[in-house]
Amino acid sequence: MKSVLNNRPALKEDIEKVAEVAGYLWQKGWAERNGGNITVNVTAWIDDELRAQSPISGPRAIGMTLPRLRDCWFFCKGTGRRMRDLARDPMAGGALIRITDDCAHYQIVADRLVTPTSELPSHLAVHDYLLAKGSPYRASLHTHPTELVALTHNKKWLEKDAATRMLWSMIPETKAFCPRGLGIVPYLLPSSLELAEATIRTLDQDYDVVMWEKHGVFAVDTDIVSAFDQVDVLNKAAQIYGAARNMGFEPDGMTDAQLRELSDAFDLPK
Ligand code: 2HA
Ligand code: ZN
Repeated sequence: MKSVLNNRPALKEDIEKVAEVAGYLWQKGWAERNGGNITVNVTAWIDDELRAQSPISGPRAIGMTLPRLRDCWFFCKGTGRRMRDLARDPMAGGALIRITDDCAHYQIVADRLVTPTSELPSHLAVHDYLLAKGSPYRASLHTHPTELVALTHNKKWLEKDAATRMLWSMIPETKAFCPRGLGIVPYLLPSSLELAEATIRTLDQDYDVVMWEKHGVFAVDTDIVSAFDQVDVLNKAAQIYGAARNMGFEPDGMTDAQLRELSDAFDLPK
């Protein structure tokens, strides 16, 4: 089957990154069944020939109007599709879509008639917000990292920046590679408009990764590998915390002075 990725190395590379990350999510046990979502703004790689190609679906309503997404193009996971399937064949488990000129509909362009994730409106709302802010971030990731989700079952870690402070103090790399920490979104119904709005409000407090209580994380970054890396370092820190607790003690954590020294040495925000 002819793919839009043929002879489009930049687009192909971006979508291969999605497949790579989808494989990691499955291997890490963060993507049971069809859990998680990935949406990447690939507009920069769309050429005139692709623009002229007829879509394979009619316009479908997004459910909201997103003014900055006019004629933006996204690669997104298909509804009900599994990350492990996306890892094997991204163009069979996901779709390339174009937002129509009214900013309220999308059309599937390629390769197959794969209906995008039910979380599409919330992912697109985040991309609209990122563009409005002038952010260079083009990728959004939702996944279920086990230890981070476990933390949110204790109110202590839902206090603003309590989990961030603890996670940063487990191993220096956490603050170095996730310097904005972990925002917290109190429990809301999956796929709901309220969850999308609360996610955007929390990202706007200058977080790249937000935690949905008792559900999973939502992360944004320049590309999907970088978004994954931020979640990976945070979850590693949560694993170290859990390992210490399993050894029968509360870990000491790095001191405030050690964290300050790290921020100064690496010129980190906050
Ligand atoms: O789309 O994880 O929360 C699968 C999910 C929704
Ligand atoms: Zn989920």
